[in-house]
Amino acid sequence: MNDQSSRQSATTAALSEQTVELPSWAFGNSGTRFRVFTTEGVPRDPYEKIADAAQVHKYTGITPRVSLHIPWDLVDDFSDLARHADDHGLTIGMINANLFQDADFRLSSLTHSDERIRRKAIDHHMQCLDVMRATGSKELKLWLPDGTNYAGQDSLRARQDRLAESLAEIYAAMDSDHTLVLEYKFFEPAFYSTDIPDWGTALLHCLALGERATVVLDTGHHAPGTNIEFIVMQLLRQGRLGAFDFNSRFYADDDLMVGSADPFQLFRIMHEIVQADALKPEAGVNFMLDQCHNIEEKIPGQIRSVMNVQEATAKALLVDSEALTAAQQAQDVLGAHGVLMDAYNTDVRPMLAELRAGQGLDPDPMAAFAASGYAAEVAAARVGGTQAGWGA
Ligand code: LRH
Ligand code: MN
Repeated sequence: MNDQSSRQSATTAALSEQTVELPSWAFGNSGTRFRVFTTEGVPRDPYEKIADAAQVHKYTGITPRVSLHIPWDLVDDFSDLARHADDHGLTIGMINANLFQDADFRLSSLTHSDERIRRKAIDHHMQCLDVMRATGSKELKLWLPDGTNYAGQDSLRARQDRLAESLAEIYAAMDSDHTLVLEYKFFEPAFYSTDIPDWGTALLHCLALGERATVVLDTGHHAPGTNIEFIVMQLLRQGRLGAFDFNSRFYADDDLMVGSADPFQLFRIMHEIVQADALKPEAGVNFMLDQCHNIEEKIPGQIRSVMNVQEATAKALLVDSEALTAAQQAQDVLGAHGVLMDAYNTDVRPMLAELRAGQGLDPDPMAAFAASGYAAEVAAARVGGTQAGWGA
């Protein structure tokens, strides 16, 4: 597959199989500790969030799943919500537990020294498993905010032992077709120690739990300067990369649009995915966005983010792998780097526009959504009630 044209057709074929999962919370209000800005037309409940997510799928064609966050997306009847999603051509994806807002979890949750608090945190995951059974979701996503702020505040080792015990109980309660996806983050909300601070700690817990425990890589959860694509490669090598939480950042967990702060990093990440043949759905890696649109419009923000993922993926698929391997084998430093940069510097927008046209979509999703009048429509319709999101 050395010639350009066969690489182009293989690229188009792979891109038409790609899917990206959307976070329900990206459609609600969000902000920083300084302020949460609200905008007209923001959804007031999970039904409206799903309707907005369907707009992203309508114009990009590659976002057929919406991830929910519990309790932010609590409803009376989750199977009815799943039907509502189906009516909009979507399915419910990963179910996110929330251990970072309950007052009882001020001093931690699954690692807490008080067995009653750990019980409450474990029971929250039992509730999430019931939501999965009602919505048909297969992935339980667990980000652990637990940590300490001062040296000596607690035993780092005892916390790990308690964590392993709590995770084992959650894992044992999962159905045989459920997967636990465990998310790490190097700091915040704790500032001295974090109990799952890095991929290594997340992987160790997953290996201890069993085959159906995998790691979530949130691109905003690493120390500055971290070679994230190396972690992608290593988790794939272990067969334990379960999902991405895509976003981008300049400083900390900024949750900005993926590819907006560092498009070259996103390309390098997708290069490792493509080289490991992990783009195809059966490879089991869930490509999800985890972002907050604090100042920009939320639906266009999601559409632009999905397009950034598509562009990085297309460039990665265009890498002349044979020429790259030959140059690497020949220790041709500049030659090898050059092969990668040729792909990265390829303008893939015409190819993606053609792909969309071939799928019966408008070649320019941003313009198509803007012209649809949907934003004005919901701004007029969604009057009254409480807008969803932070500060709600
Ligand atoms: C934690 C996190 C996690 C979600 C939350 C909204 O920073 O990345 O994935 O639960 O953001
Ligand atoms: Mn995340």
